[in-house]
Amino acid sequence: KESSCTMLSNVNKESEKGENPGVGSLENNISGSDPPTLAFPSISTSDFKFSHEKAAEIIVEMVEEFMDKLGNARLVMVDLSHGSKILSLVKAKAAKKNICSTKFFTFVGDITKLKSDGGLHCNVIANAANWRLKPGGGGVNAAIFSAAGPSLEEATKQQAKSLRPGNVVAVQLPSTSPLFNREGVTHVIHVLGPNMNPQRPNYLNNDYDEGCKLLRDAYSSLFQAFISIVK
Ligand code: AR6
Repeated sequence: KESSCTMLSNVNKESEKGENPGVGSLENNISGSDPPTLAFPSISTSDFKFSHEKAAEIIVEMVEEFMDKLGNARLVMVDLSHGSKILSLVKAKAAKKNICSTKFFTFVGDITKLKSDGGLHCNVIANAANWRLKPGGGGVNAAIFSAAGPSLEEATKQQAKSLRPGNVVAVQLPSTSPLFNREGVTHVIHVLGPNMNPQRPNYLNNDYDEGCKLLRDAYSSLFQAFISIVK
């Protein structure tokens, strides 16, 4: 029998010709007909120095676990450059496991400009946050807080003051935020991943038993929070 993934692939064939698959035209995006989409960066693998190989394994495993719960929603893993090692690893592992490429795909771009730069409308984006839920600090956290403007910090503060590794907090973006107006992002989900960088809080000292458990918890909580938002 033909799976719904195969049928979706056929519908999307035109848009899959480019390097970034699954992207509808900008016109489609503005009409609001896009499927609910979560864009997420690779949690913990840059500043937090988590093993790329182990993270890729966990990402694909958790994506696979949530496939059946997505309905028409999609998961998109994003990184800044075509040379991204983590993106390549995940792409290869997902292909090997035959994960439906219209429900999960990788995308190269700035997570704060997915619609305006890349023509990909993602109504929810994830942030690789710090435990204080503070702006700055570099990486994707600094980029998201900066692009969203001060209203994200305000709205975040009202939800939570801090985060423990493996946990998430979902924040609805105020309609005054440029990320809402320009990119059509309605929610930011802050995720605190496990930290393998001795210079950062909650350092795990290379304990990958605990680290992998926390990274699984982080993605599981992230995908669950996304599903709760779009349901
Ligand atoms: N768009 C898409 N992906 C990005 C962007 C962007 N604008 N910027 C970075 N990435 P990191 P972590 C990718 O270091 O390892 C912060 O200081 C990047 O290439 O942001 O979880 C926080 O405050 C990488 O693949 O997050 C925390 O203290 C991924 O995003 C700490 O870093 C995550 O890299 C969290 O460290």
